[in-house]
Amino acid sequence: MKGIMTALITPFNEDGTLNDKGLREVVRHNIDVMGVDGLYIGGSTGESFLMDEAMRSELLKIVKEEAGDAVTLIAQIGSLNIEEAIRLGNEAKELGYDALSAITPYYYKFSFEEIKSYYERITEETNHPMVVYSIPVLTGTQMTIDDYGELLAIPNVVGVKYSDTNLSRLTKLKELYPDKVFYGGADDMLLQYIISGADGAIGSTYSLLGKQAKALFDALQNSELKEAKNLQLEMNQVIAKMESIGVYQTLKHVLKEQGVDAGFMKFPFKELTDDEKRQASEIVDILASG
Ligand code: HMN
Repeated sequence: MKGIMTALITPFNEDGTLNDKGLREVVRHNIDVMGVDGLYIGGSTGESFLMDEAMRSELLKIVKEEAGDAVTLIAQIGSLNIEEAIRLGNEAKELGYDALSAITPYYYKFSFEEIKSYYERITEETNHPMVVYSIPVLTGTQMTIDDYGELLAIPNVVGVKYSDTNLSRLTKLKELYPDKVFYGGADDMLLQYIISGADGAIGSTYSLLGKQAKALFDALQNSELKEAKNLQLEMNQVIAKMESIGVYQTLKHVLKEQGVDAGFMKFPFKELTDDEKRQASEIVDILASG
């Protein structure tokens, strides 16, 4: 469960249906070319909040079929509809996913008690390892150290995908809960997350920067701080470019230029304009020269 995991994009056909062939290519690219330690399926990057349940279920099936047992697989099954989350969680468990993950319930201003009961119900009814997905910048849900502690005390909650940028809180959490697993979630801060106690990271850009991220992770395990910092600076040039154009769209564009059928975005996401495509293509050159 440790190391570098790619938050997988989902390739769609132009009509919004799943691109089965493209999805398999993206899985293979991450395992065979990037060499990442795991895949996180159906998260923000995977556009799963734009999919219906049948499509999310199909996504989980195809990825498992293609990846087999080669790497750790985590299924993001969170949904505002608790029954859907439980059904998807049970499917992922039966398919052989190593763990589930669920975004904190969003949109409504849920109380912490409500958030906690959501994880209690999913874990009770699926009885499978659960990684809490905390991403305050998108959900607005900010949790305290005590809140995280209460969630980590729920049976089967094994860790947190910490897409939070408060690093002193992360350091404290790892000190308090050394047996739980913490993943960093902002790829331009991989170095800082690991130094602050994270066991690994889950990020979208590792479909392109997986090798650099793995090298950075390894450098830190060997206390090679200077090497790790240089790698982070190198990665951040690409990440900043992606963020200015649109991370998911750029990922798909660059992968396609590299020969991986990354497909289209799901409505209402827009495709890149010709000018944005030109800018995104510069990343192909940067990666090829590195
Ligand atoms: C997911 O759920 O798909 C990922 O876990 C999300 C991941 O943390 C990414 N965050 C978002 O897309 C909001 C990052 O990898 C992010 O794309 C990257 O740091 C570039 O901004």
